[in-house]
Amino acid sequence: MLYPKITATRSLLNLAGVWNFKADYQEEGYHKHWYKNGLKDYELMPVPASYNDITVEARLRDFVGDVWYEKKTIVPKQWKDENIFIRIGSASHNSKVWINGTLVKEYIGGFLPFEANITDVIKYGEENHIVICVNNELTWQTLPPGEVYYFEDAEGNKKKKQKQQHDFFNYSGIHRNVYLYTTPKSHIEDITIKTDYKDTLGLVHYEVCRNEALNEVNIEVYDEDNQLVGTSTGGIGTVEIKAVKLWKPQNAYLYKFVVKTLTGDSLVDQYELNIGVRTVKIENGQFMINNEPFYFKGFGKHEDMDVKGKGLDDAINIRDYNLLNWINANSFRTAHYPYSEEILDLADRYGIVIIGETPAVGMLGQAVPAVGELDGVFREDKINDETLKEHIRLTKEMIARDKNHPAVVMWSLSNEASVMEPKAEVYFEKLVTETRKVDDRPLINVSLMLIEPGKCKVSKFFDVIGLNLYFGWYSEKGDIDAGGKRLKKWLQDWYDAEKKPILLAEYGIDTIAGLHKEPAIMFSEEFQVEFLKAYHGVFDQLPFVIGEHVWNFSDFMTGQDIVRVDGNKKGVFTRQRQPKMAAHYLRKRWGSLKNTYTK
Ligand code: GCB
Repeated sequence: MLYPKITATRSLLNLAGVWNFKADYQEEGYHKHWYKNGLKDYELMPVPASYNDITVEARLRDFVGDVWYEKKTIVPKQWKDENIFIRIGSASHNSKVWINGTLVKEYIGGFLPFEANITDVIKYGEENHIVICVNNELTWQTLPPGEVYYFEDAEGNKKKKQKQQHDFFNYSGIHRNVYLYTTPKSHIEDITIKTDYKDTLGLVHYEVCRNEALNEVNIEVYDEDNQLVGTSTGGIGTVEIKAVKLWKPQNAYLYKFVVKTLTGDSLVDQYELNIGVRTVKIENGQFMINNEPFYFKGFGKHEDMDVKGKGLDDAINIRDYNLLNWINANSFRTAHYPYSEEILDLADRYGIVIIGETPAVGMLGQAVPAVGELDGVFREDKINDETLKEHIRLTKEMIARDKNHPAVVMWSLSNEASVMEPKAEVYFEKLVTETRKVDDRPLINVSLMLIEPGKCKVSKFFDVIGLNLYFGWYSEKGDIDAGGKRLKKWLQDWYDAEKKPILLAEYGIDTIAGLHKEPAIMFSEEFQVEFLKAYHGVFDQLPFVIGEHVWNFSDFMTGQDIVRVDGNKKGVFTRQRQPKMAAHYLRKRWGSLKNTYTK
């Protein structure tokens, strides 16, 4: 799916700004036809942003159900002969879109874009009425999974609540940009790029998909100085680039890939992509980028910030990349869902390697020891065939969206699923088979520390093992020494059982910025540094560990819980993106480890 862009043949209107908004506390929006009649007694809400932290009302912060957004906009009459689409970058979690009273799109999923062709319902040169209803309820058939339940308060009022298995706040609303955009009637629908190189010759294999194959296709590739370095014709082909400059981690080089469709000499449609030439594969137990072993240094992150929640924000995103550069990180995982396309564009430009994760987080019961077939979650009434269908759909949609980013080197298909259950084996085998049909990047699955070495039923389907380990924190509490010993044995046992490269996908501790203790105790800045040092001492001895992603890049909001003090505090940076002591330590370590660090 192509990102909406202004080109020689396409126009774009960004509807970011202030929208009308109403939370449907009485569940009356549908029968009062708000989608047609409009919102009365509305409040104002920014888009993009989560709505939860914008007001001072707890009932909106914790709201479970439908909220309604409304915007009126004129569409220029010059757009009359074009196709017009509405495109929402993401809204959490389920959406319906009406234009001038007509339902044009229903979409399930909180982290991926959706769009509708609205050419037939739009009015030109006049005001159009756009209504989007966003619902934030999670079930066992959505990703992430969750469960809605009702409880009665002391006055007998029935209240809807959301149970969730994941450790981040269920931020809701329209989180990314809403665009109206045009394409010519005969237009480019999709582009797929795969790159390779032989010696110094870059090879860009491409495929252009069009809604009708009436026109010629011309390809031009430009370097960063805007010099034409390669051309091709036809819908499928290869562009050769002499003396190619590779896209490298922390040393990005991007070419501009221009697709033009033509009738004779006249331009019909045009679209442009930034691309990078690089290869990825696993060889001899190493993760290879451009045929060199790559060592992952970085973080699991979140889309999360004060006030805006999960709303797209260029300032915070660029701040984050500046901090990643400063700390000498080379990569992060989009834990625990696909991040915005804008974040991935920046990764391409900054040379930060990305592991793209699906929203399959927490496919596991609340009572975690409940593994094994009877008490597990892979069963008819929980994670079932319908969930698998959604998992496959969302994985394919994520790949369709992100496949052309040079920064994305691997897909993570789930975080912390209950993978010791026999039924998980069948589930994951199908998921992996379907995923490999659409893309050839390596696949990783990420497991929590309750999944014991040798007992995982699904690792055999994957290329890399991801482990989230907190020995010395959630177990061996406060005893870093004992935690470190357990860690070493655990990693060795996992390797012996699976014989696959291992990425430490999470390790870290909650740290209250400004809390200092000597000798260190849990929650102090000193403890965070000592914990990380102990873990690194172990990783450095184990050749099969191919990388270290600290949990988390920054503090982030969660639901309320006795183990969460105003959110999860495992950040190496605060939620306001300032360094804790550990940031200085990591900066030194990662500055001295090369990307191609071999042990
Ligand atoms: C995990 C989860 C992550 C949590 C983290 C923690 O293993 O993957 O979402 O936030 O642990 O801090 O407990």
